[in-house]
Amino acid sequence: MDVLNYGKTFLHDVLTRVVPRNFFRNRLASMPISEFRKKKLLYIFNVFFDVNQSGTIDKKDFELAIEKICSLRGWAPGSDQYKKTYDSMIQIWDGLRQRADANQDGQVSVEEWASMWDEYAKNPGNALDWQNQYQRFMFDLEDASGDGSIDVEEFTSVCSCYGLEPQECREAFAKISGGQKEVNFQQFQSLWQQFFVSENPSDPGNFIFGKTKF
Ligand SMILES: [Ca+2]
Ligand SMILES: [Ca+2]
Repeated sequence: MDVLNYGKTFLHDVLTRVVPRNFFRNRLASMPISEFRKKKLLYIFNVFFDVNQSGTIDKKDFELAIEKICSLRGWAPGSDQYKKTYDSMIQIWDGLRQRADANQDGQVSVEEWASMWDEYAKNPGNALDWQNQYQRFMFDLEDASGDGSIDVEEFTSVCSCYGLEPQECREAFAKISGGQKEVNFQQFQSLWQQFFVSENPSDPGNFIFGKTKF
């Protein structure tokens, strides 16, 4: 074997051992979900759930999210609100893990995530408990004043704590609220459902997680 061929074989050998087989492929390519919906699902996976950007969702991501949220609100460890946030988030994680972690490795992969939300989209009236809990949790978190509706500043402060640009959050709010000052829980629920189901990029629900383009 000449040096060049040896080099090629060696490289091939290393790559097939070290790099996962479908690393270079779109991991959701084989799923029967539209590109538009895949983009939305990947967006919330990456920004709101895989907080430490490890490529999967696990308990650590939830612990980091708890810290993020409590420091945004100024809730010290040990305070009632910190405990309440901790308990809700861990309960949500348990529900997510039990439903989505098909291979029981303590991690929710992108594939497991997308297939779970595709099930939701087929029958959104029959949401899982953790999905309903998370929806309520996000609404209550955004409604910082506790008056039962979300305004643009409340919305922007939560979305920007996940790293989004405040200006984009404000534009997103204008779209979801249809130019109104506030969004109540009933409106929030139907916008939320639309985010996961809609194939139409101009539907207002697409912007409920603070991003204006997919
Ligand atoms: Ca992670
Ligand atoms: Ca409010």
